[in-house]
Amino acid sequence: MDEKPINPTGPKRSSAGMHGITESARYSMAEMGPKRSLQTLLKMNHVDGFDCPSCAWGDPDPDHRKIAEFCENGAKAVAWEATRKRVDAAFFAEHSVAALRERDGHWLESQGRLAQPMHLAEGATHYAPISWDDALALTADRLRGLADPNRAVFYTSGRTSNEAAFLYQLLARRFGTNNLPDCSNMCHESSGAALNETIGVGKGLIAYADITDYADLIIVVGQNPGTCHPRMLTALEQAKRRGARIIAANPLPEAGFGRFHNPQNARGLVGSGTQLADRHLPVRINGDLALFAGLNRALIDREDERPGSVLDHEFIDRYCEGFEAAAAAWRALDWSRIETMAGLSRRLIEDCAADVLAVDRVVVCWAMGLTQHRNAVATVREIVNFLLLRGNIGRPGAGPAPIRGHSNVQGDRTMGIWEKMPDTFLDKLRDEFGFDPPRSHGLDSVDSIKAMRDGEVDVFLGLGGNFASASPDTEVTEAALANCALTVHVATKLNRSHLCHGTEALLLPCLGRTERDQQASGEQFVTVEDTMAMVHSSRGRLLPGSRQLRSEVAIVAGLGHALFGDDLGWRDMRDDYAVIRRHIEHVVPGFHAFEQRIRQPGGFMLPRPPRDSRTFPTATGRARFTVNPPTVPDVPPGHLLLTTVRSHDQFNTTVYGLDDRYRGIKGGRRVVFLNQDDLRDLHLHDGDLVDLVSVHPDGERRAPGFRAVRYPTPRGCAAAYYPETNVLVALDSTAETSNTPTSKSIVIRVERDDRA
Ligand SMILES: Nc1nc2c(c(=O)[nH]1)N[C@H]1C(S)=C(S)[C@@H](COP(=O)(O)OP(=O)(O)OC[C@H]3O[C@@H](n4cnc5c(=O)[nH]c(N)nc54)[C@H](O)[C@@H]3O)O[C@H]1N2
Ligand SMILES: Nc1nc2c(c(=O)[nH]1)N[C@H]1C(S)=C(S)[C@@H](COP(=O)(O)OP(=O)(O)OC[C@H]3O[C@@H](n4cnc5c(=O)[nH]c(N)nc54)[C@H](O)[C@@H]3O)O[C@H]1N2
Ligand code: SF4
Ligand SMILES: [Mo]
Repeated sequence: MDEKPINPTGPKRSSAGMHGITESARYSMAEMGPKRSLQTLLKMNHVDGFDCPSCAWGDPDPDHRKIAEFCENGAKAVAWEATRKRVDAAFFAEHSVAALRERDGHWLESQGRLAQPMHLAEGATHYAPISWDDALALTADRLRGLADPNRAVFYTSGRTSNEAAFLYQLLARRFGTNNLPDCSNMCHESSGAALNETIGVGKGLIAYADITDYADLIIVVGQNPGTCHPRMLTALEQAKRRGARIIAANPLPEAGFGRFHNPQNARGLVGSGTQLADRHLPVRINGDLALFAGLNRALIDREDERPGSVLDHEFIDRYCEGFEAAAAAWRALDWSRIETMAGLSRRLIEDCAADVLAVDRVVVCWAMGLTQHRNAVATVREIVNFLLLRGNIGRPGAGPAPIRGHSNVQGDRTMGIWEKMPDTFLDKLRDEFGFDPPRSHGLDSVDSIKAMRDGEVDVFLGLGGNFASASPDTEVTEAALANCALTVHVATKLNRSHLCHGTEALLLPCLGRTERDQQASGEQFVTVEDTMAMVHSSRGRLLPGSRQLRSEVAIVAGLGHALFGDDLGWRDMRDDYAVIRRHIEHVVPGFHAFEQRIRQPGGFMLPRPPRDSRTFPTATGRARFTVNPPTVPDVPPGHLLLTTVRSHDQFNTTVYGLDDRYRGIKGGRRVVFLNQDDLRDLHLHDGDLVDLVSVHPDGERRAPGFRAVRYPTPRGCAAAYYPETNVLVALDSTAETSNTPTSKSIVIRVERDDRA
């Protein structure tokens, strides 16, 4: 794609409105045409329709849904999937793999939907057609030939349904490995790790109504809902209209926190909109641990001044442990260090603490701005501390809310997609299916890359996703994939991962969410779990994009059958997804009477004991206060901290276009947002061409050809888009405990590009 960012106009102060509607319409018409557009969009997020394939934000209860229950970015995702363009045998005959590797990700996906199974033979220059039977037999054959089942990895991206995910983990474990890396390893793993450790459950604790109806104060940290969870703005607007306050902590002044023009009602379209954030805290990149430590310190100070006025002692005494040690650590904090690390004044942090003390019920929402740093797990633990202090867990309008990314990434985990599922789950799996699942932990995403690089893995299977582009250290990851004997991708669209192939490769095209899924017993639906732990059904309506597409369930069940014959009833599960749901009901807690309850409008909510009954399934049965000394990365003089973010025109590695409307960028993605004082110190001007060079103990990495854009970021803080910047993230720069790549705090140098 041509890159020429022209006249950046700076951050917008408002979001959605008429512009959002015209953008949705433009994308839909271009990819789907008028009839298909109407047919699909009006079924989206409705009780008898399909779940939006984009983000994991939840839905209002069925009585409160509007006719158009989707946002601009949901519409883009659907149009992208339901496009009428096709990538078939003729396409692959025309384009060699080498030629396709020269194309960018946007071009590859723009070619349309993968239409038939394709095979790249050893030494071949082009993918060639293969039958489904041969493709599955070939995969089974290569897997069977492995010296050890741990020489295969089974990657999952978070769009996969519960049914397909359950089958996929069953397949991997039946095969004998827990090598089940997923996109979550690069996403909310830090949240899961911290929440599991402190409250005994790795998920958020809120329901939709906690935001709309109950919370008095909603703190949104490290999240850009205007782009990544657009309908969250509708919920925040509802909260505001009944008097809730909102604090946003973000190094960038994101448009979504400004005036929101709700496209679903006339007031939003013609009025002045609703100002969402009451306060914007321009925290430094990775200054959030210091910010929350400072908040907790301020709360303890107020309590020490007037004992009994701040803390919920009854809650702390009855349900928690570790309070004294944490309180002692807060009292010993040095305010000047907090101020430097957070980039915020003590006064401002104390004002926020006063906001907290003025209200009863507090929710903290966060996303990738917190999870992709070295100290990410500690930051989330510190948020839990913050909530525990005032008993903000296990009552309406309160609690931790990691807002999940992919539409079913949370459900995939619930279904067992995790390299370290607990023994309780594995025992149930054994009892249900009569085989002994492996117990030793498997490889996560980063460790899978290392194992492939080091020749310890021969077969990579991907159920969706774009592992090559989503992972850190692009060159290392691409070489690691190429080091495999066989790479197999189940996918809807062509992407970079399919071109960084092993000695041999397969491309298996599958149905998308929007499409009808017909199996032997009739038309099927699947289920998904949103970020509020609501499980509901999803039923596609469009005719499949090609006769040769198979559902993800059918592909995984087919592979199970090719490997093991019908030992676990793979055929029955393929023919009727209710059979899979019956197994899920027996294996996974919270799914009793699954088949009946999934038919209730809106579905059902999974249990989360800390929310439901203030029961904390930790080792001691208590919620844990933890001590988390604030840290920030060491940034040498002349260097900056770079965070990598999403534009308004992309879904992860899927780039829809080159604009980022809310940040005032048009026509280019190779831009780096820089503070004006940093620009001056670097002797650079707005518009200059620069290289970004990351510095890591094992060497430097370079991303060339970025335009410098003057932007109101905090001093020393830069931002640029993912995945263009993934080359800069060193493979072994990961978060403590969660092993999540530190893609939101990369130490860089900015060098003038001599080609300028
Ligand atoms: N349209 C669209 N929707 C999506 C996606 C998409 O790509 N496009 N991706 C989906 C997925 S998988 C996910 S995980 C989510 C991601 O949703 P987000 O996490 O909201 O997305 P990011 O663009 O990664 O942005 C993180 C936000 O954190 C801020 N930030 C960066 N560094 C820091 C920091 O150190 N501290 C703080 N406080 N803030 C920081 C950035 O300025 C940005 O506003 O969205 C999901 N939804
Ligand atoms: N630098 C940096 N790196 C990051 C991040 C970051 O913020 N910064 N974010 C991380 C995060 S949060 C995530 S979640 C990962 C995302 O990592 P992934 O989930 O691996 O990547 P996606 O870009 O979502 O995958 C897109 C591909 O999925 C396939 N696909 C789409 N729909 C379907 C479907 O219904 N079924 C199947 N089988 N395939 C489908 C298409 O072929 C498409 O090309 O990236 C991570 N990487
Ligand atoms: S908020 Fe997320 S789930 Fe809802 S319509 Fe928009 S993209 Fe889809
Ligand atoms: Mo994600």
